[in-house]
Amino acid sequence: MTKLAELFKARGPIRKVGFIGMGYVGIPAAMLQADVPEREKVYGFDISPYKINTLNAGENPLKGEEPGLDDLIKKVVTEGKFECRGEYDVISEVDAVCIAVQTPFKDPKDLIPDFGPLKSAIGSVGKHLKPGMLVVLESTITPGTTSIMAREILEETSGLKAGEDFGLAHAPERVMVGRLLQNLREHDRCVGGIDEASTQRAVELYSPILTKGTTIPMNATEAEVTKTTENTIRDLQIAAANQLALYCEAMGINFYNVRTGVDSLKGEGITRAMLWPGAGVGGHCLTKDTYHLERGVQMLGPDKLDYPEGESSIYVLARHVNDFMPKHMITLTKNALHCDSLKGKKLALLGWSFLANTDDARNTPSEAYYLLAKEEGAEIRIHDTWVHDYAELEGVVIEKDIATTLDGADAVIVLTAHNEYKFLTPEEMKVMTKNVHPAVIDGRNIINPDAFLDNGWIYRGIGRGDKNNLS
Ligand code: SAJ
Repeated sequence: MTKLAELFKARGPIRKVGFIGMGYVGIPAAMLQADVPEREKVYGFDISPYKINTLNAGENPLKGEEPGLDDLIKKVVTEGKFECRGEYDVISEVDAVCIAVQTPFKDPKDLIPDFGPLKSAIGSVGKHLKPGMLVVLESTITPGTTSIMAREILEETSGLKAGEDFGLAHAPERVMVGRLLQNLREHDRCVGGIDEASTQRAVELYSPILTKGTTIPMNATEAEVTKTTENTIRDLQIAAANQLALYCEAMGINFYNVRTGVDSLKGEGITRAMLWPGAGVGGHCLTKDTYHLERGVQMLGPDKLDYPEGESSIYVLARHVNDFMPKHMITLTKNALHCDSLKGKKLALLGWSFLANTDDARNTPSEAYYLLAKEEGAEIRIHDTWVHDYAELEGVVIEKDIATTLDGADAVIVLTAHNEYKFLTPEEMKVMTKNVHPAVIDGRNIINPDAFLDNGWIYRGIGRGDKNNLS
């Protein structure tokens, strides 16, 4: 038995747990740990006094509906099993500490992650690290971060040795807003230690919160690659649909018929996972995880990678195809309005959030379309009843009334598939535009081409080569 395994054994079962970062990952994870009978105490740590006070009052600081979370917070706080702190000193008392802080981009344009908050959290843990403790990183990180950067910071700040005095692992989160507790309980959990003892201790930490899910042990780098790959592959699948949609438009055929045909392949090992084309790919996951994976292989194996000479990574190419889609929406808009420039054209954008029926506008394709159209001098109105004032982009006002948005529009651009847009009729929309032949550009396949064409609209749609009548 290794020295570390001996230390874990001497400590006995995990009784106290710390969570750094009270966000949409850390809060539900900490509450589930606090609700495990064997746990005596769970400490949450955050820099926000609002979050600390709200959580210690047994309230939920997260916005949006999270089934079961409010009651769970109240329960564990009332039972005295959870407490939120601003200071890290009590970390020296815990058996395991999980770090779930965001790894945003410094500047989305250069796609370099800002590991500042993560490094600072790891350093704070290191200062209070004791022999026999386990440190787990839950944030999405570049492969190699756990076994290189995190290990170095923890060893430097604690004077202890990873893999001998303390355990270190990566257990990436797989939670979706709106179903945080359910995902944490039911999704399988990849658990990757820098060594066997760390992996086993992490399995011991996560197993009790799983209901349908199971732990999948592996090493730390494999866990980091798993997380970044699951989003990279999804982005690739979407890009495959986007590229095929562009092909179908060029060939004058209906992508959705082709998709139905391809999707009809069923049975052992022959099915095809065909996703959907659209006005672009936004959000916090798919837009960055490909670049984490690419940086990982560059960092861990630059001189060992065998790959077709001079060819781009298909994963990065997929990102470029997906990032091209807002540009394609501009092309379809110009084609519909028979113009080379959108200068002076009145455009009504439907949807600002990156995902239908949510308020999340992070890296939204709508912004890419807006900036391209703005650059050409178009007059733009934006509608979205889910997203509130979008302060991050000066001058962007989000309308809440559809008639105001459509008033005088030359073209209506569907960028997000919010349910409310699916019930708009060509007749009522045309009246709102006060335009005899307005154009509609459908980026999310929610417009019925014939209904609008029969009502005197000009129609263009992603993947609808059969209806686009491209000039
Ligand atoms: N999109 C398409 N075509 C598709 C699916 C999505 O264009 O067929 C676009 C969406 O409009 C959106 C973007 O891609 O702009 C991302 O959509 P998403 O459904 O992948 O939603 P995300 O970004 O919230 O992805 C998250 C991820 N979850 C985690 O990282 C824990 C992802 O791994 C999940 O698969 C996804 O949620 C999910 O399935 O809900």
